[in-house]
Amino acid sequence: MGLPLAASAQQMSEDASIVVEKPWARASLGTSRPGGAYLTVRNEGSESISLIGLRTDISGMASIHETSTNSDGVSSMAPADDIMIPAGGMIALEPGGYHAMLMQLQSPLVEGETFSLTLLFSDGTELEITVPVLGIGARGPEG
Ligand SMILES: [Cu+2]
Repeated sequence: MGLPLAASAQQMSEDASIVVEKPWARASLGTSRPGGAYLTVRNEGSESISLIGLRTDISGMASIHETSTNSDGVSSMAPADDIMIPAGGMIALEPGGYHAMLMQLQSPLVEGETFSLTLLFSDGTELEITVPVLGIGARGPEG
């Protein structure tokens, strides 16, 4: 089984200073639970930038969350502050860490489909990317 084409493609800002790789989301159980989306962002520019927010039509309330685990091994998540990406650096949104939390889903995330997600950056860049939806048990674009 091949991956949706977009899963392996790079998507970048017009000036190529911001590069998004390996976006994916997990299929959702209907719309009563929030969805999660994951990706990596590379800053190829010469100045640091921050990822400050998200926007997508499929969610009435999309935000960046951070999962953390306390000393008792209990995981919880909360809205993340702006995430700074140094020049030449990268950040990963991945299960167990930062993630795009898609609350108030307007439609279910269906395996094999895609949706568009706009990443908002501190320098005013708005980068719209295409996110493929993988299976409900997926852990990442490589399976
Ligand atoms: Cu979350």
